[in-house]
Amino acid sequence: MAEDDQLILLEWYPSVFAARVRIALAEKGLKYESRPEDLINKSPLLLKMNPVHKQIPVLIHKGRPICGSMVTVQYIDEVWNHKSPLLPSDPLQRAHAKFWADYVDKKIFGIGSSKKELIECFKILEEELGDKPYFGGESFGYVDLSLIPCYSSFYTYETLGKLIMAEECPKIVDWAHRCLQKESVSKSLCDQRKFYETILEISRGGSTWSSVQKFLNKLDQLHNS
Ligand SMILES: N[C@@H](CCC(=O)N[C@@H](CS)C(=O)NCC(=O)O)C(=O)O
Repeated sequence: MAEDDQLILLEWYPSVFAARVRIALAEKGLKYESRPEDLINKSPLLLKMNPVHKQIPVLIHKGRPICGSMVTVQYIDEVWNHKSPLLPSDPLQRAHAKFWADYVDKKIFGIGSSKKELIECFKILEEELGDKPYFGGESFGYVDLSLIPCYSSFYTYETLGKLIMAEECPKIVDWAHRCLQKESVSKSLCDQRKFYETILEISRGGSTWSSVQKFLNKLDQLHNS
């Protein structure tokens, strides 16, 4: 890759949002420099590149930032469109994929819900998946990529939230195992135990980050519902 085409990813390994960008880069076979961030002491580069939200992931391409995980995934798909298309080319199917990725953002990664509500959202996703191997059909795509990072939190859901995904949503678990057969996914996701230990560690330290605090509240809601 030419120097002016250099890619830098400001990220944090356990982040489900950073995992989305890692998967997209891997799907396209792109090399990049990973710069792990300390989210308690954010680097001047992160504050400069994402002054609005001050959050990771940020992809820096040719010195310019792209912020927001799914915005970044779409950017990657548009710029490197020679292989592994993530969004369909048909406008109607594209809109459909964006609708479901937005649903995933709001309902799965959004603010807390009771266990019943979260299971209902996963059930709706199971219905949308139907008998297809992937959300987009025969190949791994945009919606799969938006949702699969939640697999890292299944052990935490079970242990701290008393939500056993294999019992409640077996189709989602089967789909997740299918996605994990892809190296782009398995190498990009945070290990479930590591994710759990990180959450425990942060909660013991008294989380000051809104994103982790939201996740901890979500676990409380799961546990108490
Ligand atoms: N909607 C954003 C969410 C990004 C996000 O929540 N990032 C978290 C890490 S998982 C973060 O940087 N938290 C630090 C903070 O909020 O101060 C996306 O899709 O990229």
